[in-house]
Amino acid sequence: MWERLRDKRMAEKIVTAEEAASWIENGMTIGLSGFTRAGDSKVVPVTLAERAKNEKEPFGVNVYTGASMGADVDSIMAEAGIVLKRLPFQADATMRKKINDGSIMFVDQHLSHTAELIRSGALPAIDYAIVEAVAITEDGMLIPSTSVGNSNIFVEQAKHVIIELNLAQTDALEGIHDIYTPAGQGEREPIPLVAVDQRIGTLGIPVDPEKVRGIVVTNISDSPSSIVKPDEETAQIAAHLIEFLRQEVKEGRLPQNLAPLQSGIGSVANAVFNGFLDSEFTDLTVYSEVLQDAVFDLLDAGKIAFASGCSITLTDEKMKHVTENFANYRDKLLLRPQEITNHPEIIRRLGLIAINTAIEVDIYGNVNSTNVSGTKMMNGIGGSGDFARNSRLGIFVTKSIAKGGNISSVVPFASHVDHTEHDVDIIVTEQGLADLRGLAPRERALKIIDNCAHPMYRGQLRAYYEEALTRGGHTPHVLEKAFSWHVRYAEEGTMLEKQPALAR
Ligand code: 0RQ
Repeated sequence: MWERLRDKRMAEKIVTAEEAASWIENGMTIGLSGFTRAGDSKVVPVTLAERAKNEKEPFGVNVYTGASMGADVDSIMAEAGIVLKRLPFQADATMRKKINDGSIMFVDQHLSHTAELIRSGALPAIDYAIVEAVAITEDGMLIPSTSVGNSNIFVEQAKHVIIELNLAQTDALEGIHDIYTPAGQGEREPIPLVAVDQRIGTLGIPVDPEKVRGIVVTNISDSPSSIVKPDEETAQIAAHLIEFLRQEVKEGRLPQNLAPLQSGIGSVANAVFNGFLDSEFTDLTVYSEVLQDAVFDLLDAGKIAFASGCSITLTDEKMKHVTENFANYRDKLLLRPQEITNHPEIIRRLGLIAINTAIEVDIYGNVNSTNVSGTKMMNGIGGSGDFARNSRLGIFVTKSIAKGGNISSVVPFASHVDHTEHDVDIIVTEQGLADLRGLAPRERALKIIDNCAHPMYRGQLRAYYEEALTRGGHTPHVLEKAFSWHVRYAEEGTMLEKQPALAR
């Protein structure tokens, strides 16, 4: 352990998780490391939830993270009822339920914004940063593990720091981080990042030893990702997208090795990246937030030259492979803070191709990525908004139907809008691809219906659009029917009309 705890000033700070948890008081705000199940603080938050069960008075804290937590941390905290406010992203079924019944206040935030809001003092100040590390260097730098997320800003801004020194995370991770924090509130400098593989920061997070109140030694692996293998439909989505990119190269709008790629989380996003495996594209680069299994498959296949992200989130099998062969990857990988991976300035400068997932899209190209039927939070916007608006190509992928066909993912009017029509260039479903660039709303509608909607819903969508045209307008709608599909699903369990409109 001492080769990991190299700052001798910190040696006497080792405490139990129970002691560390005892310092956290009712109403405090805690900033936890963790981004899409990777590099999360795994022990102190859970011990805090345990402790809260024995509190006589009501006990609650505000919980900030990078993104979603693994090791059931979110569900254990939610179950114990200790979360007052949660931001900026989660992906846990128990927490989702509590958010949707109103007992947890969830702030669904662009992931690049959290650091800015903390730094400016617009959010309640952080009392304790609780962050996982693989090592603490001789000069007091904290080396994060499989994610950076918001850890740098939490450590910088928190009144106190608790470190979870995780011996289960490979120490080979030391050296793959690049920690850069933009200047504060006054005049700002450009962020000097001009290439995907460029280093602009430090190898770890500088921490004032005075602020470190305790170090808890842990030995728990990251929770594996739960993505499912690509299926026929996600493979079709990937094929449509790759064919589109091929045409863009042919037309001279993209170079042979494309542009730096970003992809969101989940099975669809992973499958799309998988599609590159069988493609002719090589020498690809990735400038993303989450690096999922497919990125490592592409690195193994020699298709990706370099991948920059802010977390590594893998299935069990892939995690084993990557850990055992980490030496093969270390000079092709960098992990950065999410403020940098998702920064609009960098996304625009590098000219990213951004691929994110929609829950539903409407006939004009507005995208809902978060609220099912306009009201029930799924996970959160995550980085999709950071990337979609600022990228060279804002691409959204989704299957054309959900719940066995009872839901159409293409609807007359998105029941919640995360990405407006102005941020959406391309929509892809297993049915096909709609390139919306340069199209007016009336041109978009037909393209989306014909290319992306499932055939079982095309007639219904055309009928809606034709009725809307009789009302006129730049973006024609039949307002009293705009959400009728969602209402029908709530009342009848399907968006399909009983008397189906004839598909044309
Ligand atoms: O529900 O599991 O109960 O069957 O949504 O859908 O098709 O398995 O797809 O795993 O890729 O998740 C948008 C949720 C997609 C995710 C979302 C139901 C469907 C299923 C999951 P079941 P799939 P995925 C990265 C950047 C946030 C935005 C983003 C997500 C479940 O990708 O949260 O990309 N993205 N951020 O049945 C009702 C519809 C539905 C629907 C699908 N129209 N109505 N339910 N589902 N479409 C994140 C970060 O930055 C951290």
